[in-house]
This record gives sequence, structure tokens and C-alpha cells, in this order.
Amino acid sequence: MSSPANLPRLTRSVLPALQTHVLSPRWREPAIGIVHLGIGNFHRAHQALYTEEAMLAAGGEWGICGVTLQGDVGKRDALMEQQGLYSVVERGPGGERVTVVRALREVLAMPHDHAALFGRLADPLVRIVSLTVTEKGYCRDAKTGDVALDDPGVAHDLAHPLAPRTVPGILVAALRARRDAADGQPFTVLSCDNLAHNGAALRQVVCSFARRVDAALADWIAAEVAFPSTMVDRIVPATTDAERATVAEQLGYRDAAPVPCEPFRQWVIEDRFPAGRPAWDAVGAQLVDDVTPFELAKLRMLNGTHSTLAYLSMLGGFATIDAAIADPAMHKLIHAMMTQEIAPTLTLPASFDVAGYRDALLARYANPALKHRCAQIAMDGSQKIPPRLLATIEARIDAGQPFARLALAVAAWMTFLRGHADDGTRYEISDPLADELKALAASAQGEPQALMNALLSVRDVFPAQLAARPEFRTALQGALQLLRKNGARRAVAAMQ
Ligand code: CS2
Repeated sequence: MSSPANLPRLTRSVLPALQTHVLSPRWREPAIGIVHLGIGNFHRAHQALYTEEAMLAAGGEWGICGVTLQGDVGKRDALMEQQGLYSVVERGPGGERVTVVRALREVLAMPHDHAALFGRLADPLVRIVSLTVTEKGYCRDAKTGDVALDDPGVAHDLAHPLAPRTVPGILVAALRARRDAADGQPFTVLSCDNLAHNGAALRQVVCSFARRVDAALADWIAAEVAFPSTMVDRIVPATTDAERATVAEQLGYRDAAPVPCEPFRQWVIEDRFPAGRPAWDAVGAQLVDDVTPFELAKLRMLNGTHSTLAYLSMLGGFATIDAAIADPAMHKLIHAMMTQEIAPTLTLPASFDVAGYRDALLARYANPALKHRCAQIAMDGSQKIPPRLLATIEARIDAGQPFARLALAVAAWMTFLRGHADDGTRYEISDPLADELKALAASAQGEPQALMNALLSVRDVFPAQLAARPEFRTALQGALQLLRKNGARRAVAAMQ
């Protein structure tokens, strides 16, 4: 195997030698038309590829400026040394495929590149600002849906609106500059995160932030700026040395920032782009009037069971999703959870084959080549549990239907917060509320009822009304007891 360290770096000048690894040799470098906030692996394996394909199919100036919001100059510099190029390594049961993506033209790191970013955002050629900033990047108050005023980043941005660091702060400052510019044309804001009604949720956060600094600006944003919702789907793990080695071997060049992903991908987008958009519909994206049914199906069926697998696996000792789903009892649990508890809560178009969707998900989880780590999915549970699991549980309670498996999933998250697996192996808890959650979990000293009471009091996760529902408390307590008495693996087997 080639050692990546000894190879020349991937750059645009070597593209002629890589014709079998690009989507098409016909390529014209586009001007930047999209600024993307959150230039992580997901965007690079999903929207960036669709955008490159759309430009190949129909042209357009839709080059991407990617922005890291965590001050990650290492990532910026690695990608800029490659002039924005990187490879996507699709790993499936049938083998792997390496594609070099060209749509990314520039990478900026906030807060260092403040002036460059605001220069871009003021450029009328930039017609879309898209986002994958994870749930916590929205700085959203879980109780009201407005911007979270107790978030220190938000407090900073309200005090220094011209030097913002948070997503709502950056968007409001940029939109203000667009409103005040000669032509006064805004960009479209495109949320691509796993939040229910992500466009509407972002619009509320942005407008509520704007209202605190300039009421007229808030009115202008509400009237003029489009925030279409989207459902994005592709399983994209974190990069490891395995991808660097694969790329070195297949390309003969060194890529410091390749992205692994599964072959499957899906993108459903609400078609509201007053300033135009790439021809994503020409390359497989579904442009629809209402994304809600797709979004809820994906959040509840995929992300809900992903989180379930992740927490049960952290306790039971499965490192990756494919190892977890290869366990027959776990497979049975997830199959039954989707079929009996989640699917009945969805309102789907007649053409949507929910059993087929379930089976495709189980096959995607079983992909042995992806090695999607459960610890990665287990991060940020306080942000992920409400849309992925609690909304489904509320629907089940409202319908008077049982939800023992969904309760087991929430109980597994609560138990996970003790910081060690059933065999005592310790792990880190990565969550914006980690300190509070760990302290609450520790205060219960392993006692299921105390653990439940302590965590149900966290209003950023559990709405008061749900926390008080007797059906929820009974099911949760039963599941916590089962996990405490038997450990996760036997609890899963007992659920059959
Ligand atoms: C995962 C998602 O990390 C997670 O929480 O559930 O990133 C999941 O892989 C994607 O949403 C799939 O589209």
C-alpha cells in the first residue's frame, strides 16, 4: 500500500491525471454562488457532490465557499493547500469508489476570516447560504423555538452585532448588509441539518435574533428571505487513516481530508429559491412543495433508530453500527421498533413504501465497509433525543399505543450518561449539556427512579407536559430497571 506521506499533494494542476476519478472531464471552474456554514464531512459527501453534478448537467455559477465555525484553521489550511479539492470514498458491500470533488472553491475559518466571510456574504453572486452546523449550532431555545438568550455566544453576538460568532449572529449581520446594499437582494438560507421543519426552525431563530437588534430588519427578513426546509440523507462517518490510505493507493496523490460515505444518498428540498438554485433536480434531488412527510420519516425511522443503536451499543459494547445490527436480538428490536412503534406515527403519501424504507435502512446499517462508530452518533444526545425519539413517543401516547422499545432507547441514553459501559469500560460524554447531565446522572447513584426524576427535570430536553405524563414515566422506569438489572444486551433480548 502507498504511504500517503511520500506522495505529491492533490491539487488542481494534477486533475488531468485523474480523469477516471472525476465525475466528468468537462469542467469549467465556477464562480462562488454558495456559502456553506459548517464545512464538515457531511456537506462534502452530500450537497457539494449534488452541486457539482448539477453544474455538470446544467451549468451555473455555484462554486462553494465552505466555512468552519470552530476556528479550525488546520482544516481550512489542509483544504486550501489542495485548492479546495478532496476525495469522497464511497464504501459499500460491492467495493469502494473514489471521486475527486471540484465544487469547493474556498475555505474560511471563523472567527479568523471574518472580513473575507462578510465580503463573500455581501457579494450578490452568492445567492444561497446553506448550513450543516448540527443541532446545537442553531442556538435555539428548546422551549420557545426563539434564539437562546442564555447561550453565551448569542449574548456575545447581541452585544457585538458586527463581530458575530454564532450562526444566527452571522446570518443577521450578513442579511442586514444585503438589505442595506444598493440592490437590496437577500440570499436564500438553506438549512441541511436533522431538525424537524429545519427551514422554519432556522427562520424563527434568525428573526427572533434580528428583532432584538433591529425590528425593521426582522420584518424585512420575515418578508423577503426564503428559508426552504430540506431532508438530507447519507451516512457519512468521520475520516480515518483508512480513507487516506485508500486515496493514496487509488489516486497516487495525497489527500489530507478525504471523506468516507455509503453509496446511498437522498435529498428532498422545498422548492423556494427566489434568487435561483443549482439544477439539483436534474441529478436526483427531489424538489417538492412540502418536505414534512420525508423529513419526519427520516428523523424518526433513521435517526431515531440510529440513536437507539448508539446508546444500547455504548452500554452493551458494540463499537460500530454494523456490529450492533449483526446481533440478531438487536436487529429484531430495531425491526420491530420501526414496524410497530415508529411507522404508525407517520403520515405518508400513498406512494411511500414504508416497509421497503425500513428494509433499506436495515441493509444500510449492515454495510460492513463503513465502520460507522456508535460513539460518534452518541454525541449531543440532549439535542438529538427530542426530534428523534420524544416526538414519536408523544404521538404514541396520544394514540393510546404502546412504546416500550422507544422508552428503552431513552432509558439507554439516560443510563449512558453514567459514563461507562456495562462491563465498566469508561467513555467520554460529548454534549453541550454534558456537565449538567453527568452531574444529574451521578446524583442518582444508579437508582432507576432517581435517575429518571433527575433527568426528566431538564427542560431543554423534556417538555414539562411530556415529563409529567404517567404513561411515559411508567414505561421509562420499567426500561431503566431492565437495563440496570440485566445490562443492555440482555435487556434487548428481553424486549422481543
Ligand atoms: C447520525 C446522522 O450522527 C448521527 O447522529 O444519526 O448523522 C446520520 O448518519 C445521518 O443523518 C444520515 O443521513
